[in-house]
Amino acid sequence: MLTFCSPAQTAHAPLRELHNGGWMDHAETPARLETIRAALGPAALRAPADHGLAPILAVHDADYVAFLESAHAEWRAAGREGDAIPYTFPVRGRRPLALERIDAKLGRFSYDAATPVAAGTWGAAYAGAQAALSALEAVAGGEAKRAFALCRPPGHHAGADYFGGYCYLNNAAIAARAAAARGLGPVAVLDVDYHHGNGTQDIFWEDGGVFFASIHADPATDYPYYWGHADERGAGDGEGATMNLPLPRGTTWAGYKGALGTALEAVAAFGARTLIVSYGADTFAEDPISHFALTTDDMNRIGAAVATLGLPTVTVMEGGYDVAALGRNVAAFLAGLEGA
Ligand code: OKP
Ligand code: ZN
Repeated sequence: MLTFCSPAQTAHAPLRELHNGGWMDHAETPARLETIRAALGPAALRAPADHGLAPILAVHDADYVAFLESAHAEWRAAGREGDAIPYTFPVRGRRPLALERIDAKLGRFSYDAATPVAAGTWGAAYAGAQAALSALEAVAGGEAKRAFALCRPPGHHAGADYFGGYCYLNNAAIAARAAAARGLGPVAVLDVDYHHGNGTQDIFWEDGGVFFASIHADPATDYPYYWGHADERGAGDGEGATMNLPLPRGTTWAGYKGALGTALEAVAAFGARTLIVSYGADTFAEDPISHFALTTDDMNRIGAAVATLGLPTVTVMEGGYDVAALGRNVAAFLAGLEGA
Protein backbone atom coordinates (compact mmCIF):
# COMPACT_ATOMS: atom_id res chain seq x y z
CA MET A 1 0.00 0.00 0.00
CA LEU A 2 1.19 3.49 -0.78
CA THR A 3 2.89 4.60 2.46
CA PHE A 4 4.05 8.01 3.65
CA CYS A 5 6.76 8.45 6.26
CA SER A 6 9.53 10.98 6.94
CA PRO A 7 12.97 10.35 8.51
CA ALA A 8 12.28 13.37 10.78
CA GLN A 9 9.76 11.23 12.63
CA THR A 10 12.52 9.26 14.39
CA ALA A 11 14.01 12.43 15.92
CA HIS A 12 11.35 12.23 18.64
CA ALA A 13 12.92 9.97 21.25
CA PRO A 14 11.88 10.65 24.87
CA LEU A 15 13.93 8.67 27.37
CA ARG A 16 11.43 7.70 30.00
CA GLU A 17 7.89 8.16 31.26
CA LEU A 18 6.15 8.09 34.60
CA HIS A 19 4.27 4.80 34.89
CA ASN A 20 2.55 3.31 37.93
CA GLY A 21 4.50 5.59 40.24
CA GLY A 22 7.95 4.94 38.81
CA TRP A 23 10.09 5.65 35.79
CA MET A 24 10.06 3.26 32.87
CA ASP A 25 11.64 3.41 29.42
CA HIS A 26 9.37 5.38 27.07
CA ALA A 27 7.24 2.75 25.27
CA GLU A 28 6.70 4.81 22.11
CA THR A 29 10.15 4.37 20.54
CA PRO A 30 11.74 5.20 17.16
CA ALA A 31 12.27 1.43 16.76
CA ARG A 32 8.50 1.10 16.28
CA LEU A 33 8.70 3.08 13.08
CA GLU A 34 11.86 1.31 11.88
CA THR A 35 10.36 -2.16 12.28
CA ILE A 36 7.15 -1.22 10.46
CA ARG A 37 9.16 0.34 7.64
CA ALA A 38 11.29 -2.80 7.38
CA ALA A 39 8.24 -5.08 7.30
CA LEU A 40 6.54 -3.06 4.54
CA GLY A 41 9.65 -2.77 2.39
CA PRO A 42 10.81 0.20 0.31
CA ALA A 43 8.67 -0.36 -2.81
CA ALA A 44 5.66 1.82 -1.96
CA LEU A 45 7.34 4.11 0.57
CA ARG A 46 7.28 7.84 -0.10
CA ALA A 47 8.43 10.99 1.71
CA PRO A 48 5.54 13.33 2.53
CA ALA A 49 5.14 16.70 0.83
CA ASP A 50 5.05 19.78 3.07
CA HIS A 51 1.49 21.11 3.28
CA GLY A 52 2.46 23.75 5.81
CA LEU A 53 0.85 24.77 9.09
CA ALA A 54 -2.60 25.77 7.80
CA PRO A 55 -4.15 22.26 7.84
CA ILE A 56 -2.71 21.71 11.34
CA LEU A 57 -4.20 25.02 12.51
CA ALA A 58 -7.57 23.88 11.13
CA VAL A 59 -7.59 21.40 14.06
CA HIS A 60 -5.26 22.77 16.74
CA ASP A 61 -5.35 26.17 18.49
CA ALA A 62 -2.63 28.60 17.41
CA ASP A 63 -1.38 29.18 20.98
CA TYR A 64 -1.07 25.41 21.50
CA VAL A 65 0.90 24.95 18.26
CA ALA A 66 3.19 27.88 19.16
CA PHE A 67 3.73 26.34 22.58
CA LEU A 68 4.62 22.91 21.11
CA GLU A 69 7.10 24.50 18.73
CA SER A 70 9.01 26.28 21.49
CA ALA A 71 8.36 24.12 24.59
CA HIS A 72 11.62 22.20 24.56
CA ALA A 73 13.69 25.33 23.91
CA GLU A 74 11.91 27.06 26.82
CA TRP A 75 12.63 24.06 29.01
CA ARG A 76 16.32 24.31 28.20
CA ALA A 77 16.24 28.08 28.69
CA ALA A 78 14.88 27.46 32.20
CA GLY A 79 18.08 25.53 32.89
CA ARG A 80 16.60 22.06 32.64
CA GLU A 81 18.12 18.99 31.03
CA GLY A 82 16.55 16.14 29.09
CA ASP A 83 12.86 15.99 28.21
CA ALA A 84 10.21 18.50 29.29
CA ILE A 85 7.61 16.77 31.47
CA PRO A 86 4.47 18.39 32.90
CA TYR A 87 3.61 17.79 36.53
CA THR A 88 1.01 20.44 37.56
CA PHE A 89 -2.36 20.67 35.84
CA PRO A 90 -5.16 23.25 36.03
CA VAL A 91 -8.33 21.39 37.00
CA ARG A 92 -11.45 21.99 34.92
CA GLY A 93 -13.01 25.39 35.48
CA ARG A 94 -9.80 27.22 36.38
CA ARG A 95 -9.85 30.68 34.83
CA PRO A 96 -7.57 31.33 31.84
CA LEU A 97 -4.31 33.00 32.80
CA ALA A 98 -1.41 34.45 30.85
CA LEU A 99 1.15 31.84 31.86
CA GLU A 100 4.87 32.55 31.85
CA ARG A 101 6.69 29.64 33.42
CA ILE A 102 7.39 26.61 31.24
CA ASP A 103 6.01 24.24 33.91
CA ALA A 104 2.73 26.17 34.02
CA LYS A 105 2.44 26.02 30.24
CA LEU A 106 3.28 22.32 30.09
CA GLY A 107 0.41 21.54 32.46
CA ARG A 108 -1.97 23.95 30.71
CA PHE A 109 -1.50 22.19 27.36
CA SER A 110 -1.51 18.55 28.50
CA TYR A 111 -3.43 16.07 30.60
CA ASP A 112 -0.86 13.48 31.71
CA ALA A 113 2.75 13.20 32.85
CA ALA A 114 3.59 10.26 30.56
CA THR A 115 4.11 12.35 27.42
CA PRO A 116 7.49 14.12 27.45
CA VAL A 117 8.38 16.89 25.03
CA ALA A 118 11.86 16.04 23.75
CA ALA A 119 14.24 17.99 21.51
CA GLY A 120 12.92 16.35 18.33
CA THR A 121 9.25 16.23 19.28
CA TRP A 122 7.93 19.18 17.30
CA GLY A 123 9.79 18.23 14.11
CA ALA A 124 8.62 14.61 14.32
CA ALA A 125 5.01 15.51 15.10
CA TYR A 126 4.98 18.06 12.26
CA ALA A 127 6.44 15.53 9.80
CA GLY A 128 3.94 12.89 10.90
CA ALA A 129 1.05 15.27 10.31
CA GLN A 130 2.46 15.95 6.84
CA ALA A 131 2.50 12.17 6.22
CA ALA A 132 -1.22 12.05 7.08
CA LEU A 133 -1.94 15.01 4.79
CA SER A 134 0.07 13.47 1.95
CA ALA A 135 -1.81 10.17 2.30
CA LEU A 136 -5.09 12.09 2.17
CA GLU A 137 -3.87 13.98 -0.90
CA ALA A 138 -3.00 10.73 -2.71
CA VAL A 139 -6.48 9.37 -2.04
CA ALA A 140 -8.28 12.66 -2.72
CA GLY A 141 -6.45 13.13 -6.02
CA GLY A 142 -7.41 9.63 -7.12
CA GLU A 143 -3.84 8.34 -7.25
CA ALA A 144 -4.72 5.54 -4.84
CA LYS A 145 -7.95 4.23 -3.36
CA ARG A 146 -6.16 3.65 -0.05
CA ALA A 147 -3.00 5.00 1.52
CA PHE A 148 -1.12 4.55 4.77
CA ALA A 149 0.40 7.32 6.88
CA LEU A 150 3.11 5.75 9.02
CA CYS A 151 2.73 8.42 11.67
CA ARG A 152 4.92 8.55 14.71
CA PRO A 153 4.43 9.92 17.31
CA PRO A 154 0.78 8.82 17.28
CA GLY A 155 -2.04 11.37 17.42
CA HIS A 156 -5.44 10.22 18.61
CA HIS A 157 -5.06 11.36 22.25
CA ALA A 158 -4.15 14.93 21.23
CA GLY A 159 -6.98 17.48 21.38
CA ALA A 160 -7.31 20.94 19.88
CA ASP A 161 -5.22 22.42 22.72
CA TYR A 162 -3.65 19.50 24.56
CA PHE A 163 -1.08 16.72 24.27
CA GLY A 164 -1.09 13.43 26.17
CA GLY A 165 -0.95 9.67 25.67
CA TYR A 166 2.27 9.92 23.60
CA CYS A 167 0.38 12.22 21.16
CA TYR A 168 1.00 15.88 20.20
CA LEU A 169 -0.72 16.55 16.86
CA ASN A 170 -3.89 14.64 15.96
CA ASN A 171 -2.95 13.18 12.59
CA ALA A 172 -6.31 11.45 12.01
CA ALA A 173 -8.25 14.63 12.80
CA ILE A 174 -5.95 16.70 10.58
CA ALA A 175 -6.58 14.30 7.68
CA ALA A 176 -10.33 14.18 8.39
CA ARG A 177 -10.63 17.98 8.44
CA ALA A 178 -8.59 18.27 5.25
CA ALA A 179 -10.88 15.72 3.59
CA ALA A 180 -13.97 17.67 4.65
CA ALA A 181 -12.38 20.94 3.45
CA ARG A 182 -11.70 19.31 0.08
CA GLY A 183 -15.40 18.48 -0.28
CA LEU A 184 -14.91 14.76 0.36
CA GLY A 185 -17.34 14.57 3.25
CA PRO A 186 -19.20 13.20 5.03
CA VAL A 187 -16.06 11.83 6.69
CA ALA A 188 -15.84 9.01 9.21
CA VAL A 189 -12.96 8.29 11.59
CA LEU A 190 -12.82 4.68 12.75
CA ASP A 191 -10.47 4.22 15.70
CA VAL A 192 -9.37 0.64 16.39
CA ASP A 193 -6.43 1.39 18.69
CA TYR A 194 -6.64 -0.38 22.07
CA HIS A 195 -7.02 3.00 23.80
CA HIS A 196 -9.93 5.37 23.33
CA GLY A 197 -9.16 8.23 20.92
CA ASN A 198 -10.20 10.99 23.29
CA GLY A 199 -8.50 13.77 21.33
CA THR A 200 -10.30 12.89 18.12
CA GLN A 201 -13.58 12.58 19.98
CA ASP A 202 -13.15 16.02 21.60
CA ILE A 203 -12.19 17.66 18.28
CA PHE A 204 -15.33 16.41 16.48
CA TRP A 205 -17.67 16.35 19.52
CA GLU A 206 -19.95 19.05 18.12
CA ASP A 207 -19.17 18.44 14.45
CA GLY A 208 -21.99 16.68 12.62
CA GLY A 209 -19.92 16.39 9.44
CA VAL A 210 -17.42 13.91 10.88
CA PHE A 211 -18.55 10.63 12.40
CA PHE A 212 -16.24 9.22 15.09
CA ALA A 213 -16.48 5.54 16.02
CA SER A 214 -14.08 3.91 18.47
CA ILE A 215 -13.58 0.34 19.67
CA HIS A 216 -11.33 0.28 22.71
CA ALA A 217 -10.65 -1.04 26.19
CA ASP A 218 -13.29 -0.05 28.73
CA PRO A 219 -12.21 3.25 30.32
CA ALA A 220 -13.39 1.84 33.66
CA THR A 221 -10.15 -0.20 33.65
CA ASP A 222 -7.93 1.48 31.08
CA TYR A 223 -6.33 4.74 30.04
CA PRO A 224 -7.57 7.41 29.24
CA TYR A 225 -10.28 6.76 31.93
CA TYR A 226 -12.23 10.02 31.50
CA TRP A 227 -13.46 9.40 27.95
CA GLY A 228 -14.76 6.50 25.86
CA HIS A 229 -17.80 5.37 27.85
CA ALA A 230 -20.68 3.96 25.83
CA ASP A 231 -23.00 6.87 26.67
CA GLU A 232 -20.73 9.51 25.08
CA ARG A 233 -22.51 10.27 21.78
CA GLY A 234 -21.53 13.84 20.84
CA ALA A 235 -23.39 17.12 21.41
CA GLY A 236 -25.06 19.96 19.52
CA ASP A 237 -24.67 19.49 15.77
CA GLY A 238 -22.55 16.44 16.53
CA GLU A 239 -25.11 14.65 18.66
CA GLY A 240 -25.22 11.02 17.53
CA ALA A 241 -22.07 11.41 15.41
CA THR A 242 -19.85 9.86 18.11
CA MET A 243 -20.04 6.13 18.85
CA ASN A 244 -18.15 4.41 21.65
CA LEU A 245 -17.84 0.64 21.84
CA PRO A 246 -15.82 -0.22 24.96
CA LEU A 247 -14.80 -3.88 25.40
CA PRO A 248 -13.47 -5.75 28.43
CA ARG A 249 -9.85 -6.74 28.98
CA GLY A 250 -9.16 -10.18 27.51
CA THR A 251 -11.32 -9.57 24.41
CA THR A 252 -10.60 -12.05 21.57
CA TRP A 253 -11.82 -11.96 17.97
CA ALA A 254 -15.07 -13.60 19.11
CA GLY A 255 -15.88 -10.51 21.15
CA TYR A 256 -14.24 -8.00 18.84
CA LYS A 257 -15.91 -8.84 15.53
CA GLY A 258 -19.41 -7.89 16.68
CA ALA A 259 -18.27 -4.44 17.81
CA LEU A 260 -16.39 -3.96 14.54
CA GLY A 261 -19.53 -4.90 12.59
CA THR A 262 -21.57 -2.41 14.62
CA ALA A 263 -19.05 0.38 13.96
CA LEU A 264 -18.86 -0.38 10.22
CA GLU A 265 -22.65 -0.45 9.88
CA ALA A 266 -22.82 2.93 11.61
CA VAL A 267 -20.14 4.40 9.32
CA ALA A 268 -22.16 3.22 6.29
CA ALA A 269 -25.45 4.49 7.76
CA PHE A 270 -23.84 7.90 8.32
CA GLY A 271 -23.26 8.05 4.57
CA ALA A 272 -19.50 8.51 4.87
CA ARG A 273 -17.72 9.07 1.57
CA THR A 274 -14.19 9.15 3.00
CA LEU A 275 -12.80 6.99 5.80
CA ILE A 276 -9.89 7.73 8.11
CA VAL A 277 -8.74 4.74 10.18
CA SER A 278 -6.79 5.29 13.39
CA TYR A 279 -4.98 1.96 13.47
CA GLY A 280 -3.27 0.70 16.62
CA ALA A 281 -1.66 -2.73 16.82
CA ASP A 282 -1.83 -2.62 20.62
CA THR A 283 -4.94 -4.85 20.53
CA PHE A 284 -2.40 -7.66 19.97
CA ALA A 285 -2.33 -10.32 22.70
CA GLU A 286 1.35 -9.80 23.55
CA ASP A 287 1.24 -6.00 23.71
CA PRO A 288 3.21 -4.99 26.82
CA ILE A 289 0.90 -2.13 27.94
CA SER A 290 -2.50 -3.43 26.72
CA HIS A 291 -4.90 -6.28 27.53
CA PHE A 292 -6.85 -7.53 24.51
CA ALA A 293 -6.07 -10.93 22.99
CA LEU A 294 -6.13 -10.46 19.20
CA THR A 295 -3.76 -12.37 16.90
CA THR A 296 -1.85 -11.35 13.78
CA ASP A 297 -4.56 -13.11 11.71
CA ASP A 298 -7.14 -10.96 13.49
CA MET A 299 -5.30 -7.84 12.30
CA ASN A 300 -5.83 -9.15 8.76
CA ARG A 301 -9.51 -9.73 9.54
CA ILE A 302 -9.93 -6.14 10.80
CA GLY A 303 -8.41 -4.82 7.57
CA ALA A 304 -10.62 -7.07 5.42
CA ALA A 305 -13.75 -6.02 7.33
CA VAL A 306 -12.91 -2.33 6.87
CA ALA A 307 -12.35 -2.94 3.14
CA THR A 308 -15.95 -4.20 2.76
CA LEU A 309 -17.07 -0.55 3.13
CA GLY A 310 -15.45 0.12 -0.25
CA LEU A 311 -14.54 3.68 0.77
CA PRO A 312 -11.50 5.78 -0.12
CA THR A 313 -9.45 5.16 3.02
CA VAL A 314 -6.50 6.78 4.76
CA THR A 315 -5.02 4.70 7.55
CA VAL A 316 -3.07 6.61 10.17
CA MET A 317 -0.70 4.76 12.51
CA GLU A 318 -1.46 5.07 16.22
CA GLY A 319 -0.15 2.67 18.92
CA GLY A 320 1.31 -0.85 19.17
CA TYR A 321 4.20 -1.58 21.52
CA ASP A 322 5.24 -5.20 20.98
CA VAL A 323 8.08 -4.11 18.72
CA ALA A 324 9.01 -7.71 17.81
CA ALA A 325 5.54 -8.32 16.32
CA LEU A 326 4.65 -4.78 15.24
CA GLY A 327 5.90 -4.99 11.66
CA ARG A 328 3.99 -8.16 10.84
CA ASN A 329 0.85 -6.94 12.62
CA VAL A 330 0.75 -3.72 10.60
CA ALA A 331 1.54 -5.62 7.38
CA ALA A 332 -1.28 -8.09 8.14
CA PHE A 333 -3.78 -5.27 8.69
CA LEU A 334 -2.78 -3.47 5.47
CA ALA A 335 -2.90 -6.73 3.49
CA GLY A 336 -6.43 -7.35 4.74
CA LEU A 337 -7.39 -3.83 3.74
CA GLU A 338 -5.92 -4.38 0.29
CA GLY A 339 -7.85 -7.61 -0.13
CA ALA A 340 -4.81 -9.86 0.21
C1 OKP B 1 -1.08 5.65 23.25
B1 OKP B 1 -1.83 4.98 22.12
C2 OKP B 1 0.65 5.87 32.65
C3 OKP B 1 0.41 5.07 31.44
C4 OKP B 1 0.07 5.95 30.32
C5 OKP B 1 -0.37 5.96 28.06
C6 OKP B 1 -0.83 5.08 26.96
C7 OKP B 1 -0.85 5.83 25.69
C8 OKP B 1 -1.23 4.94 24.54
N1 OKP B 1 0.84 5.01 33.75
N2 OKP B 1 -0.14 5.19 29.22
O1 OKP B 1 -3.22 5.01 22.22
O2 OKP B 1 -1.39 3.66 21.82
ZN1 ZN C 1 -3.13 2.71 22.07
